[in-house]
Amino acid sequence: MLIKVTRPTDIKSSEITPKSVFLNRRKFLKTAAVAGAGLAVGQLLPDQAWAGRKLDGIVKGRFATDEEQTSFMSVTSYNNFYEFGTDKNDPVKNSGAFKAKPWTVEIAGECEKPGTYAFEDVIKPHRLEERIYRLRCVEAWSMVVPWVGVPLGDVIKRFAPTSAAKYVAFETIVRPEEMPGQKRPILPWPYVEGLRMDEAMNPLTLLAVGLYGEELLNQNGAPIRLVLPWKYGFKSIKSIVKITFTEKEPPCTWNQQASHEYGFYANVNPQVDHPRWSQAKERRIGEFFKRETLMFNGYADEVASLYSGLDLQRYY
Ligand SMILES: Nc1nc2c(c(=O)[nH]1)N[C@H]1C(S)=C(S)[C@@H](COP(=O)(O)O)O[C@H]1N2
Ligand SMILES: [Mo]
Repeated sequence: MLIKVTRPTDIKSSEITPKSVFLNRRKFLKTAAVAGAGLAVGQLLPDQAWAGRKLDGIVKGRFATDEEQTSFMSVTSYNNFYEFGTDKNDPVKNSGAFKAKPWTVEIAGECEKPGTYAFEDVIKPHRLEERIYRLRCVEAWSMVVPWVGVPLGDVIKRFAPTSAAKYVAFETIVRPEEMPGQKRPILPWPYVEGLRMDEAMNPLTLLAVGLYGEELLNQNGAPIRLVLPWKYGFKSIKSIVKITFTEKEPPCTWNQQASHEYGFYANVNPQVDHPRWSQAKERRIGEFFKRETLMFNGYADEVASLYSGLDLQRYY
């Protein structure tokens, strides 16, 4: 529907908010309140909080939207990452000590090539793609983010899952010394998530390593995270250290926390309300009026067939 299939030359670089422009404006605004990010005067951050490294060799991916992209500043300072605290600006404020390098990812379970792999070895064999996706949080706000990453399905194939692998489980790192939110039992740590194998293999599913052409910043899940644009944001697990192929449906943090509010599938669905609020509309960060929420967040053409046998009122 709103998915525009682009050819490599379709997206103008002028459509991307350059970070240099933003950083210069920041200097200019030194004493002003940076309201969009919810940061008040006196809360301005060291530039290091935005010191992402440029990624090379990115090609335009198959999926993009021509909707306006959410500013770099909002994408990197209005976050959910409870490992660093529960306020939207806690992740940018509290993630400065987190070390995303060096990094390894453990591959385990029903596959022919389990082991502990260096981050570089997981990503290097693949071409980095830019994917401009809508992100819809279950809290009813949304963004448009130019991610950089590789299709998860291509990565999974290299580890040769066996026929017993029906699901894929993901785990976030536990490092309370660097992640102050983990010193408190806000959620059971580690944060865990899971997908059915066909969801993991779907071409939309992205293993992201960057955004706006740069490496992921800590607050966005450095160095490696999932991006599942047709599902509520909590499925897009950050700072992944373990991927396990399983026969049974794996546990998911928010589903375990409140199973009547957050399902395993968590597909964006304007017709199924959260018990405490409507999901019919959403607030796009940076906009004033609410927008209608779209079925599967506008990605029905790509993913609706995955759920043809499911009652979406029941398996939400
Ligand atoms: N490990 C971990 N991953 C997480 C979360 C979290 O708290 N911990 N929050 C989720 C939620 S609720 C959302 S909306 C997205 C937000 O991603 P962003 O901050 O990069 O926009 O990350 C998801 N991934
Ligand atoms: Mo979310």
